[in-house]
Amino acid sequence: MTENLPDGVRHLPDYFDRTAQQSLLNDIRRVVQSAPLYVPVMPRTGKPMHVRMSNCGSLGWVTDKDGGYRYQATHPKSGQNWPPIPQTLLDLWETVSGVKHPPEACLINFYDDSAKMGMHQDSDEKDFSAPVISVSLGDDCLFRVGGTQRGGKTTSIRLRSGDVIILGGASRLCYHGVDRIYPATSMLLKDGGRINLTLRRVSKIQPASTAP
Ligand code: MD3
Ligand code: FE
Repeated sequence: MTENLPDGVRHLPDYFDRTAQQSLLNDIRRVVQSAPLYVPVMPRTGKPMHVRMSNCGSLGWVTDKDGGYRYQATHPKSGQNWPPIPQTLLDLWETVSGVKHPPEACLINFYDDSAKMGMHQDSDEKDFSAPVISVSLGDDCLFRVGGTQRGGKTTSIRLRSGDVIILGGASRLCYHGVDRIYPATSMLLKDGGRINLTLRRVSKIQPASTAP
């Protein structure tokens, strides 16, 4: 089946084989041992999100009641710097991003069987020229992507363990969300659930100088 995705969205099914998924999962387990998953809350309302989160990289995406959505160098609970991004993910970025600069942030989202993520835009970064690159591990999910305006036409695709999607160019500011998890569709995580990793550039990339 060929998918009709918005311009700029690329889906690379099964980019990571089972062995590579297991190895990447081990990397992420080490990350969350030093930077534990926690439940982020929405700005103003303090309503908890459905997913648990952590980060690796020089900057991590965080949200809380008073500070709102932002990037910061430290884990909100421990105050420690985020651990480094695993080499496999840096290699992925170098291979598929088309951007010379390395990613600064890798957000880790953990979904249990009933978790979902409402439609939203990713706009907390200062540079939208680099794509967002997403890796799925564990149970399948139903992912939905629309246009750059809320409420337009949307397309749904099933993402499976090992899949990569690249959200670049015209799609970088598209609305997107996760409607549902399909429990027990992967054996990768022994207690089920889904992990999504998103690699991002946060700060402005200075354009190459054209001076002689
Ligand atoms: C489409 N995560 O962390 S990843 C998020 O599966 C987020 O956990 C979802 O949305 C997840 O912000 C989806 C795929 C994704 C990420 C960024 C995008 C799709 C995107 C940016 C623009 C358009
Ligand atoms: Fe997002």
